[in-house]
Amino acid sequence: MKAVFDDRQLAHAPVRELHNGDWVAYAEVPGRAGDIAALLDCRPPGDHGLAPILAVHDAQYVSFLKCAFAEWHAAGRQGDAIGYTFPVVQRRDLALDRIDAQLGRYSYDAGTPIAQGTWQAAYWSAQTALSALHDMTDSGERTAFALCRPPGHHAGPDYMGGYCYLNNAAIAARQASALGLGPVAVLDVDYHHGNGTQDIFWQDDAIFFASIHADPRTDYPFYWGYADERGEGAGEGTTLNLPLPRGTGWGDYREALMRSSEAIANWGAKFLVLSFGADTYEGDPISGFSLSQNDFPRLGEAIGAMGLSTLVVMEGGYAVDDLGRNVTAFLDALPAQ
Ligand code: OKP
Ligand code: ZN
Repeated sequence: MKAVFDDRQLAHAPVRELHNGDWVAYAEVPGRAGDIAALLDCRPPGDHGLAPILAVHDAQYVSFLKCAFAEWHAAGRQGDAIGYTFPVVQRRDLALDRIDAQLGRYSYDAGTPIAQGTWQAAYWSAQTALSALHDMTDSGERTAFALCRPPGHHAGPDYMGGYCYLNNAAIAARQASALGLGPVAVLDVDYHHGNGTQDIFWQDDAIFFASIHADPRTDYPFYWGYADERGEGAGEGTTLNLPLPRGTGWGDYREALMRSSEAIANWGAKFLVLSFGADTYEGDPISGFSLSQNDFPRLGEAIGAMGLSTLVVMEGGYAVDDLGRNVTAFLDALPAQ
């Protein structure tokens, strides 16, 4: 299987994040991607430019991402840029000069700092997804793997959060749709709800979004991912949320997978973007499902059985010692052609 990865994705290395009231070491470390890449035959992405990124993200948000670290340091700050005040009501289009105001405006949590190499890494992470997509159209292959890092599924049209800056899966899905490969569905099997992707396609009837994730009553991102969220307007009924309790193992997980594949098939999808997180693993340090290493090939088989052209986009997975093996166990079970 073709895999795409760019070393510039390793340039992003925040030092710490705010977690349960403490500063802790940042869990989304460069070694995650490095360890997976070491087990695969990866080629670097081409540059598809900003246009497909701006088809998903607000232009002012993108400029903010580019400039935030420099502005933070110009304001005399040390280390990684992070906000502390968030406009939860009456959010409107204000001209915000102060970097702290901008950081709060363009993020929804305090777990997503902007470090020196963040823009570079996020840009190439998005290009990795786009290049893997274009590889598929060029070669006619049925599956490809975009080793994206930083991940993307919590990033919305104009905000970052949950270690995510640019929504790689949404950027690739919209591009696939623009290329005429659709109808396109995004299936998100990361442990955490893909709230950013959901928000991007909330009113979009061109792209179906399904997510299997930990119940937001107990798990991040807390405010989205409930079963009654189904999309709105033209997009009503094109969002499917299947929250599962902590402790879920393969049996119940598989049933949710069957339900989402059925919904995606009934909707008439031809092309699948899979937001793949390996944080459903029993050994994951920040998550609570109990899939074993042997379940990852089962997951691959179930995805392959959907019979769709599939672009796999990497999201989370924090059990660094087992991550490479879990990801390759999954990928090896997908149909090669
Ligand atoms: C990203 B992905 C804040 C604690 C919450 C955020 C989890 C983000 C998971 N520091 N951590 O979906 O794997
Ligand atoms: Zn996750």
